[in-house]
Amino acid sequence: MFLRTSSRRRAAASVAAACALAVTLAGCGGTTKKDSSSDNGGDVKATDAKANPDAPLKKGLKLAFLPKQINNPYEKIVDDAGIEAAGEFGGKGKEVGPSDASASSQVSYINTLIQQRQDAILIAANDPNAVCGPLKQAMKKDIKVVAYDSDTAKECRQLFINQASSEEIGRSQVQHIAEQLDYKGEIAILSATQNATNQNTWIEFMKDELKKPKYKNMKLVKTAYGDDDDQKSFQETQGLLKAYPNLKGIISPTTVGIAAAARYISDSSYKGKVVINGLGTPNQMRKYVKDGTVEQFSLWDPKKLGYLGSYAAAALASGQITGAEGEKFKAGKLGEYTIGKDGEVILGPPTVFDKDNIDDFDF
Ligand code: RAM
Repeated sequence: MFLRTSSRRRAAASVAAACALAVTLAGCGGTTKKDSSSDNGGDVKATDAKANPDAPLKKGLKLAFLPKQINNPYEKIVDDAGIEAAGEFGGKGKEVGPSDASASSQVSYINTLIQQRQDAILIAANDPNAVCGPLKQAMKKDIKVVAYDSDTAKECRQLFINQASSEEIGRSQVQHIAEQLDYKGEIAILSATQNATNQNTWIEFMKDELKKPKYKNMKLVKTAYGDDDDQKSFQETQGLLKAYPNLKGIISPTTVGIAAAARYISDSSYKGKVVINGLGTPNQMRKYVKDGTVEQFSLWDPKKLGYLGSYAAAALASGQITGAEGEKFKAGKLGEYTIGKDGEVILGPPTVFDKDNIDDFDF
């Protein structure tokens, strides 16, 4: 259920997509399982250690945030909030990361963080498998690993801090645009990178949602990839609109993609004719809502995601939790959270933003 504020509210690619859904639903096998018996020291299970719920948070914990890429405004909000939260419990946070969101771009950073003996690595994974071996190495050296925003395979981290239920995010993207289009017409998806675990998981749920009879007059014609790069996303939007003259809507489940698509449409003859919906930040989308290019979009509070991730990493590094289902921990001012199946912790429902509430938000 979505909240409104106040009272309401490709070969590798297809493997990656299937794997991404598996990460969320049942964990991902393939490369990562093989990795575990080869060069990475084997699996580290949450149950290897015993949780002590009364253990105080350790002082001086070193937490490293490794976003998909450093120049993504959304990831920056998440990480800054996580770093600030670390200050609350006497820890020290930092953000390091690549300037592009390609599959293997994070590997060298993980290796460096291991050498630096960080207490925890928090990662928004660009690929479910590419980062797995190094993350297992980290866990073997007792560095806690928390995925946030975009998961890796479940055996490659202790926790996944999910912004909201992946199924809810995916299905609702279709539900929202369908209502706007009166359940008719061609739509396209403008995604992030081809390997992004989070987007691929959401897209699988979008496709599943579209199979329902009520969407029989809607057709997903193409999924394009803007790589979470502003310029590429802008060009892909232009390409979609040229290639599909009957396109009625674009779902962009990425803050980079939706902002670039809105910018293109706002200054084109498609404005008011092609619906754009998806996931964006209010500050990036405000002008497009105000000028009528975009009616609505969704997101969760990225600051809370970073904050929760920070406290979860600290609870792990302090021995309060091990990542096992059912364990509980306190996330500062956000209160208590319980670890779900496969080490997943869900922040909470997203918010739908439109002209009525967008000015209530500043991020
Ligand atoms: C982009 C990134 C991020 C995703 C948001 C919605 O910033 O792809 O991983 O969660 O969009």
